[in-house]
Amino acid sequence: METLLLDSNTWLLVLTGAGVSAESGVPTFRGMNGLWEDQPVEQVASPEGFAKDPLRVWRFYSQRRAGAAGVSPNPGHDALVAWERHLGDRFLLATQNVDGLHSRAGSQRVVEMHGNLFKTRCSNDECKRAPFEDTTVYAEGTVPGCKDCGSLLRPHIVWFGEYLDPTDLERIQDFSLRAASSGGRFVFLAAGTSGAVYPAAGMVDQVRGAGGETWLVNLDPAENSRRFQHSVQGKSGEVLPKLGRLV
Ligand code: BJW
Repeated sequence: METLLLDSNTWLLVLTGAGVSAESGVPTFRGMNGLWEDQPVEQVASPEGFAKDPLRVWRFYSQRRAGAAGVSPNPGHDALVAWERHLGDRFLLATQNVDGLHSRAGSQRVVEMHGNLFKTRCSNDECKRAPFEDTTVYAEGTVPGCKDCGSLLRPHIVWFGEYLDPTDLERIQDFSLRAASSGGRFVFLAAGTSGAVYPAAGMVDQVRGAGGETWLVNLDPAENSRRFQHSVQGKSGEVLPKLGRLV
């Protein structure tokens, strides 16, 4: 197997997806065939789905909260923690995962691009209440309400058709600019993601456009596999611990 040299010249941007949490027991979207209770996930992970049936959406996220609370980080998460300790500010982890497992493993420089399963916010954009930590598994038939304005509360998740937080995108952009102009080696590694959902799936092109080197670690071929220069097929919990050569 190829190894990825991580030395004092290297800047590393990592993108993770659901596959990295698979070995912890968190189901992937592809693994569910994009379905929940036989319906497309888009129906419960979209603003339209929430407007139509908020009870159903909260049932979906309460089930996911219950499932994710009982799982633990795996060796793939741990490898990324070790790489970050080695590289310091020359490391950034952008994750599409909302399960919080990277932070629980010890990753510190993390951008949660699609939000966090254990946070809730008001669905009323005019309400001043900030997103808050919320581990509650709401009882069947419950939709929580906002104590400030009375509107419905919603999961703090980026649903299909919603814009990602510009602050998160700027953090990734800013890191990429610094890496590309550092005079060092800019590396992008995506792991456990199907490369089907944008803007995350387009990061490989941006890094290549900036002169970076690109790596993919995935169990199955991703939709954007051909756009990576290096590809390692396998489980991230088995590949990542062996892939990095820390110098
Ligand atoms: C393993 C493994 C192991 C398994 N080891 N590997 C450009 C073109 C076309 C459309 C668009 C575009 N830009 C934006 C869009 C629209 C849309 C989009 O991308 N649609 C596509 C379906 C085409 N994007 C958006 O709406 C985004 N918003 C946006 O861009 O706003 C501006 C805009 C709006 C509208 C139009 C244009 C612009 C928001 C995207 C938010 C995504 N949210 C979700 C659901 C909510 C989160 C939740 O409830 O959890 O986030 S979608 C779902 O997919 C989830 C994931 O984070 C995301 C990515 O999935 P991921 O992580 O790749 O998982 P899987 O399951 O798909 O794949 C797992 C992979 O792991 C597989 O390949 C396995 O082989 C592998 N694997 N075990 C290693 N052990």
